[in-house]
Amino acid sequence: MGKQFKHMETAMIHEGYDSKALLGSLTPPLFQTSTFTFDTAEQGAARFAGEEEGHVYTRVSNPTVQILEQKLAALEKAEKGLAFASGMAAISAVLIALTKANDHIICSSGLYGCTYGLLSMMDEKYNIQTDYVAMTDAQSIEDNIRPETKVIYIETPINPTMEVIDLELVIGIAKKHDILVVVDNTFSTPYLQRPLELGADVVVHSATKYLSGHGDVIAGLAAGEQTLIDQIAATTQKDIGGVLSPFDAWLVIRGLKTLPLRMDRHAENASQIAEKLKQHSQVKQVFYPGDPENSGYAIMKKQMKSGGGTLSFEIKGGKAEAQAFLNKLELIKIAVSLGDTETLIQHPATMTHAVIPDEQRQKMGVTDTLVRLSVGIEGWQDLWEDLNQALT
Ligand code: 3LM
Repeated sequence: MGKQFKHMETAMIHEGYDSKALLGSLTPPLFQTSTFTFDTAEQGAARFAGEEEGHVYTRVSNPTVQILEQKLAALEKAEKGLAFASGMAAISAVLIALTKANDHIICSSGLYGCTYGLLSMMDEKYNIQTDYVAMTDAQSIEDNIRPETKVIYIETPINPTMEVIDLELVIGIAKKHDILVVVDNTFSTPYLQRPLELGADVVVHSATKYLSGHGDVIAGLAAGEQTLIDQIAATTQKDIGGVLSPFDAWLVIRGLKTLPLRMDRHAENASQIAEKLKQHSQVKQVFYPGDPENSGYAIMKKQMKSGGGTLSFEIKGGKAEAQAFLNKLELIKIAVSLGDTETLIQHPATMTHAVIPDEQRQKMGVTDTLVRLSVGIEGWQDLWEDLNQALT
């Protein structure tokens, strides 16, 4: 763990980097190199044997990538962080490292489409079955625990239904049964929510989203206690090899500096838009954890700093009406991904969650009239004007 700056806003900028150590360069240098030279053959041998500290090859470690990993560890209050080529590279490396054939996973009742795809593949290939459970009370979780249950995997808020899961409740039960808890903290970021502080074992991120924040990089991160993260680094990360490039790490480091400012603005804008949408006659229901009328509001208050910058809503009509609404937007862009400065809208049933079989998708609440809005940091009144004209 790093210096432990008192305030997260300071850690986002200063953690993991000392300009004095690198020629006074204010911005962390970009070590855009694939390999590192050794002074002697013996030194190379010592590095490979783990007897001497130092870099060997960028798939194993890189100074720019390490700055990002140290920042993440400090922000998530983890012993160690690891960077990956994408959120899916992080999630697959973590889940494959922590399970073996015939194990069992309990997952939140909803999740990102490709993570569902990964879990289905693990079932097909290695008979690692997953049960999707609405973790609303202790019994619902206890009832699904088997002797071979190895991991509880949670997204909160859930993509794209924005349901909030009580981390304290789930982690309490998992600990009783010696089950590891992995939390996808993409929607919240450590600025809003820190699952490791509540006892989770590993946190994963798509750093493509809020952490980098500018829609210009694909990246993933994981963090947790040293032994678990070392195990992941030495196995699935190194040997499957989905590591982050130094330049993309550099972009995430830059993005992180403004995360608190951006996130506060995302959340403020999302609150304003949620309020307006709730009053619109063409809107059936709005799902935003920061809405005091939302069923997850009390849990959000308990474990998050704010409701974040993403919301979803169902519009009246069917799939055709939902698509027509998207087509009428002028300022707001139709695109998957989230957490960018620009406001993005998408139709989960046919986009991010299209890979989930119809029946399962409906059960997860991803209906044909649900749209997801990643509220950017523009002036919210302009966003509302666009939404209102397209709805009306
Ligand atoms: C999306 N999500 O638009 P990458 N975990 C969560 C995510 O939302 C995502 C990942 C992991 C979206 C991407 S869909 C084609 C575009 C909660 C990604 C995976 O591998 O960095 O994309 O992260 O919802």
